[in-house]
Amino acid sequence: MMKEWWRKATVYQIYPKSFNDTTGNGIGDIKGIIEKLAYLNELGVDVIWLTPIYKSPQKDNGYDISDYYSIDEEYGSMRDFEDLVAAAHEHGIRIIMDLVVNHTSTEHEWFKRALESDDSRFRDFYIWRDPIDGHEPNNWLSKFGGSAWKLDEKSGKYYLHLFDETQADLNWENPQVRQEIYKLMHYWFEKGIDGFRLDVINLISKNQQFPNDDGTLAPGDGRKFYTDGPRVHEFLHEMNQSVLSNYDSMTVGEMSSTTIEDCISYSSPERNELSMTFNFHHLKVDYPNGEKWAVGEFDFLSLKQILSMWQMEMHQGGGWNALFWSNHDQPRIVSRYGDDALYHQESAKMLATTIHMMQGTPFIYQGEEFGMTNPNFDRIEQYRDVETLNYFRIMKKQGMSEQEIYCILQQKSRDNSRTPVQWNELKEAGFTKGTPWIPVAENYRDINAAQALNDQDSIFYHYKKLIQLRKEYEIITSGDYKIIQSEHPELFIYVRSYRDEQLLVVNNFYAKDTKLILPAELLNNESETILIGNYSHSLPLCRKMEIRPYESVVYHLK
Ligand code: TEU
Repeated sequence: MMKEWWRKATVYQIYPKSFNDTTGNGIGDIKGIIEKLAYLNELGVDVIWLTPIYKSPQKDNGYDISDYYSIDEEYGSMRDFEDLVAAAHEHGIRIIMDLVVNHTSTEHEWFKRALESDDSRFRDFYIWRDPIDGHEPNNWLSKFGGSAWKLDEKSGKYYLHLFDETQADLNWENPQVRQEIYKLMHYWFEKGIDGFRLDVINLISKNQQFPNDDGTLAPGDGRKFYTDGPRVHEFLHEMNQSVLSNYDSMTVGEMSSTTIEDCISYSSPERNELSMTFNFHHLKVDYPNGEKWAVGEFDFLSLKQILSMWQMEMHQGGGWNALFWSNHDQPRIVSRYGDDALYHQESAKMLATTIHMMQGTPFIYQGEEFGMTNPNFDRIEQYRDVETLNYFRIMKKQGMSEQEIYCILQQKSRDNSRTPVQWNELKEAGFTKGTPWIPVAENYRDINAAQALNDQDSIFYHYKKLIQLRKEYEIITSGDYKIIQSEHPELFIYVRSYRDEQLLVVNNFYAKDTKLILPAELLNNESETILIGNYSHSLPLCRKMEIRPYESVVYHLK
């Protein structure tokens, strides 16, 4: 079961638009990624996940694809892409692409042909419904605000869009749609890629009754009728048999509002669906009453409980977790569950250790490896994201003041993680010679990759070491997991066990000293080594310990 290479791998996520621009047009490109492969090699990552670079009108930064077979000119050419795959492989780095097949752009040929006539064979590639009493077919909401249905005036029918109205949901019930998807997947595998990250893949199977939502989660939300839907496992198994099983690939499914039970099924090897899953429950513990567009303290005890539950139950059920704090949809983790001012270094390292000592495959989002922060934009002109701009309007309509709204956006907007990578202290942080498509965060002179590379104690080298430890210690991949002192108000402590070894992982999530009283069974060891810590001198184990602000230590016990 443990033979799959991705169980010991660490993945690095690249959001190409903000990574590295070589042309001076302010938008990152594929050549810019090639230029930084040596940097990624130094970090030691095994896999790059590229967010979408296919042809797209870029309404949702590439998650609205208009042609699955070509590279968007913004990012370069097919030749550039082939060069990237070859150059990455030379460095021993694999490449996975983003597969966005819950929906296409409304500028995709299929959708245009679907609009042309009711009897086009492409009509049934999408989801159409008649109006009910002159209104939308049901009360489902788009994740980006407003109804999930848009009227096509010409035919008088509505099409479904769970995201932006330019992202029309594909009809997976139609076998021709599925065959088209498998075909394009083969095409990219033949180009040499090593797998896919599958965008919102647990939303592809909709309840075909399209019932109204009675509003138990949120008014008209609709999620329960398409999340981990009726045929999703069947579809993914079919995809596996038609495509994935032919290649030595890794796949990670993005699972929106999912369950552990479903994720075990998605990722257990014997089910032949996917390699692993992302879930987001640990990133909602700072949503007051489940509401994203509101600001609140994070609930530390819930955070520990959720992460621990996923560790234990996925392990027991034979599933596999993707481990992550950050991606292009989430605010920067150090600004969120850490401290991006006084304890910037300590808290960024502590957060990294917490995740990287768990079982699963860790993902690092560009810039996280040297502690990039939220930019604190305070003017709407600085924001670019379609979801953010929609909610800005929605919150204004609800009567909130601009000041209140900025306070929310500064913590919640997806643009928080989309600002250009801060390479050095030169103009525009060395990202571009032109004007960046979105402003660079103001702190780039203090926080940048060049500086991190010059300091052996930097966050960068901490990540590098964590990546190496995973390769050296089987216990990180295979050990059992147990949380201890789960009610401790400041510490997240867990123990990994494998054969006669243990790892004791101690993390302080707060900016104050705190006490730890260790149980006797963790104390009488033949050998005790400190694998990694975030203070210049980590203390040896003893019964009563004083743990410093944001301190993090990993003890290897035998
Ligand atoms: O995101 C799916 C998703 O549901 C979210 O993370 C979403 O951004 C959030 O709920 C909004 O509050 C994926 C992509 O990662 C995201 O960038 C795309 O916009 C989205 O799918 C549509 O393709």
